[in-house]
Amino acid sequence: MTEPVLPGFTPWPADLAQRYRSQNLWAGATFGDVLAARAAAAPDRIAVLDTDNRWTYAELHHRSRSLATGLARLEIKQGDRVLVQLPNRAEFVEVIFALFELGALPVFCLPAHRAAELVPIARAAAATAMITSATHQRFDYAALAESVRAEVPSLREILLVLDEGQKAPDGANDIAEFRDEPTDLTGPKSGDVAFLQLSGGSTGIPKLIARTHDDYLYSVRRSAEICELDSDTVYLATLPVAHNFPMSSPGILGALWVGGAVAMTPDPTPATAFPLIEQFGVTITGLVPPLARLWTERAEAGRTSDLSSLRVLQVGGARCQDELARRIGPALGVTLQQVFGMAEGLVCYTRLDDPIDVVVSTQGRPMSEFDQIAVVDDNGAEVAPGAQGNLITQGPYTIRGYYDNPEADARSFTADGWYRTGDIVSVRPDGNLVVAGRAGDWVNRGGEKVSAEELEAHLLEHPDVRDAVIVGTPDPILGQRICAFVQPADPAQRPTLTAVRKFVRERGVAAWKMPDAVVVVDQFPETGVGKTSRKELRKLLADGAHGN
Ligand code: AMP
Ligand code: DBH
Repeated sequence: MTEPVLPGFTPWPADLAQRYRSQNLWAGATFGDVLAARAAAAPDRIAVLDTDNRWTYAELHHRSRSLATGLARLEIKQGDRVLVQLPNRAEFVEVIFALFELGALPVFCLPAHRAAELVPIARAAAATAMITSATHQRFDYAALAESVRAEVPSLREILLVLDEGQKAPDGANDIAEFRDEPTDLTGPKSGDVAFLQLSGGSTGIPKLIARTHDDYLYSVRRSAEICELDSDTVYLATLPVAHNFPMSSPGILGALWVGGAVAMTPDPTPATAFPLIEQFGVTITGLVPPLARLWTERAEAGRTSDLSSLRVLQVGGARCQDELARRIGPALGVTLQQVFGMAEGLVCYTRLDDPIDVVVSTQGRPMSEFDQIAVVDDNGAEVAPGAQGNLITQGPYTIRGYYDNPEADARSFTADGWYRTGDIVSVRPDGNLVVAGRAGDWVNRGGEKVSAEELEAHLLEHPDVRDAVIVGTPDPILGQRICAFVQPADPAQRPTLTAVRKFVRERGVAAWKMPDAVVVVDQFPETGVGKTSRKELRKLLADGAHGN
């Protein structure tokens, strides 16, 4: 078996890789193989549904092979990296399977990303192409793609998914013109990297996560088993589908693995999603806690759509408060499943037959018996059973290093290759994990992770800001809100919240990263060695400091 060769990819140690293969965890298939097999077995079953499309497995397979052939004509090649920034619509599935077929690597960007994120992502990936929609929710993604191309020399081609009546602007291609007669392409091997997922960068430089067909398919397969999917499953992609959770836990790939259907909702609000659940007969979907709260409240208030097809509602991405967790099942008539995962690998689930106390109060346990987890103190020593500490992990679908990023690896991986999740957890006697929060500096705003240092770097560019520290403050709805502690450059010019938000927005930063409060102070508290103490700043907030 040849090892993957993408430079910048950190493979598993040979002995572990050998074990994962011989135990058939890594089963030797690519995503293209899976789709081909499903299309052969059940060509007429529905694979993908959205408000405008209804594709069978045969159609999806044909479309993706056809687009792969067209992309090859554009000289997009095996191993090339291609930014994909699409909303939840059927074409997302066609595009990523076309890239899988070709062996080009989708780089999974979110619709909310803007130039401040996309440019460094495109540079770090040395992307050659970008596939996006022309517009979505009145935002001009084609123009955004052009602005990224202007900054990134490697980025050659822009391809657009267009709506009825739209035309590609000069310099961009309409993907409809690249749906060629399919030809047989060489394609990737199962040990090859399939795509690049994103993790936030603590220094503002995004971290790219390379996952192989073998390792990711194992996680998808195991997730589908745990979530009890079958060919009658209709999975609704409610969260932005490029995110690891709706992609793979078990997500759209899990639904396709079992020969079920993937449905797409263009937005996650009850007003849009509830009627689609009824229309498509959705059986399972996944939400972040703030959305779960919104859905629960809507259902408790009395609903209009029939949600009786919905059997499982997954909640993850951030801690789901017990109070909310208790309400979800009764309100929506579903089995709640908590999901604690990360794009780097490890995913924990509560099981569908777990006692209610486990489902409501824990974030579940690893999906695989081959996942190894340990809870360690800040010196790396294991804590006493049941005590809180830093979660570290290794296993058959957890990366051994970020893509081409030795500095991040030095921080995020132990010397023997375990991933430091950055999460503080405890493990209960029954094996279930309870997540207490992040050890690091991330603010988790309703499931959207914001790097404190990244945002600080933006604030520091403001002429009135001498120094800035971002901390999360507890929020009953979002989990956390973003509080900016700011030292003014001139005590007479105190930056206001409005000014700071406007400034950050104009720097091209995603809307979810806007500070919710600004607290102007003349000095930051310091730790023993003179570093700014975020912990003390959080205490200051708790003690009553408030912003404007
Ligand atoms: P990311 O690095 O963007 O893939 O986000 C993964 C992180 O999200 C985890 O390391 C946790 O900090 C957080 N997270 C995900 N799911 C949960 C959950 N169910 N409860 C608490 N935190 C979660
Ligand atoms: O937050 C996450 O990144 C996440 C949550 C649930 C994830 O990657 C996953 C499940 O796979």
